[in-house]
Amino acid sequence: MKVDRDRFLAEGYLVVPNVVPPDQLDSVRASYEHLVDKQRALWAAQRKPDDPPGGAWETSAQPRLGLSRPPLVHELDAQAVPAIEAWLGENAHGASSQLLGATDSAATDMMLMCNPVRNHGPAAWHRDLHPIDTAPLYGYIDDIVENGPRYIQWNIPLYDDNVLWVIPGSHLRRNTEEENRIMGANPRLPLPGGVQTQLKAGDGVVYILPLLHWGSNYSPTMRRTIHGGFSDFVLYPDLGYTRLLSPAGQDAFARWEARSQDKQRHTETALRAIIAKGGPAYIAALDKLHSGRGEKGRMLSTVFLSKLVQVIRVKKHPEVQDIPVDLRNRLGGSHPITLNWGPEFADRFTTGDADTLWARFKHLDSLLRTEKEMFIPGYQSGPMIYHFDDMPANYSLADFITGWTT
Ligand SMILES: O=C(O)CCC(=O)C(=O)O
Ligand SMILES: [Fe+2]
Repeated sequence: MKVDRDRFLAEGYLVVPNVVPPDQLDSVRASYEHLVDKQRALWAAQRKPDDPPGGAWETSAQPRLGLSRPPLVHELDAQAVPAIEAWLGENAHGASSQLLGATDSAATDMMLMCNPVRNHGPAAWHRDLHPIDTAPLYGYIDDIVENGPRYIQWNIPLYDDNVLWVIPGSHLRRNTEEENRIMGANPRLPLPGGVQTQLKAGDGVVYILPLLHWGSNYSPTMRRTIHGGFSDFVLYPDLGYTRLLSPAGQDAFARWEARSQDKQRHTETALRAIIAKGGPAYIAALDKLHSGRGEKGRMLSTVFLSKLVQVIRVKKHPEVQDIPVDLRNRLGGSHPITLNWGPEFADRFTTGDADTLWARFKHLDSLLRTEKEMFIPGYQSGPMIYHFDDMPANYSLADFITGWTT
């Protein structure tokens, strides 16, 4: 199937029919329901003293399964195979590769969003973006305009679903004043220009991350919606379950894991080039990390790396005081689509390397910071001392490199 990439890039989202083909829908539903049962048992066992018996299943507005993460990843069995292989079909994996302009994009976090047991009403409009540990909005936008997105995200409902609203085109611009005014007063109301997606079971909506979107109503109506994305940048905590998959499925995850290892190596090479004051070597490593991207793409990656350097720094110097708590908390996890390979990645470097890297990145970090705490609604970051929207003005990759080679 050919998907309309031009429309996707312009509007920031696209509805794709039959992502789960009709003849597979029953088996995919049954497989996910099996995983819901497993996850519910885990939640019941993990509940806190004040929680109801079902734990998160009963308290969450959007109970969510994470298939690729512990603890559920350790429980995947033969009955989970259709749930995983739903990610591998032509209209999921194949369409994602087309939309990313990639030959073989990889499934990232595989999740399932479920309905809550009682009414929770609307969530808040947001962009799936937390600039505090990633990059300002325009870092993403400039890179997307230059070379397309690095990551795309799907909702693939297994039952008809109209929960998600989107604002077409908002992935390429900052919030309007009107949006800020409305979200500032109450982010749980419809926004002007919002479009409600109307998805039939098995259809999918795929969207580009900075898009403003809204989980408009978390009601007890049956909801089982596959959620997650595709990217060249993935990190798999455990691939033990892949032995259960079809040969083609096993092969896909093996290719994606090999590429993940390559990307981690190129990331390490990029940082080592900076330590060695090798400007051309740094650019060469970035080009291996994301071949075909230009100046904007390199700049975005450099900002991502400034956060990875903080991950390394915190690992080597847990006592550092100059990292805001919100940033520090975020850095504790991994986020491969923005080159955060997790705290273990720091083990590739010495404490001396960490200090040198921080010396090289400190100026860029200061340019990403604001003078005083600020807040813009519609992000996954609270008030912070980093820019939400704007990249450093009049600052190029050459300036970054000159900053540590001279
Ligand atoms: O429920 C949905 O469809 C949207 C979910 C969402 O936007 C989120 O959890 O970030
Ligand atoms: Fe979201």
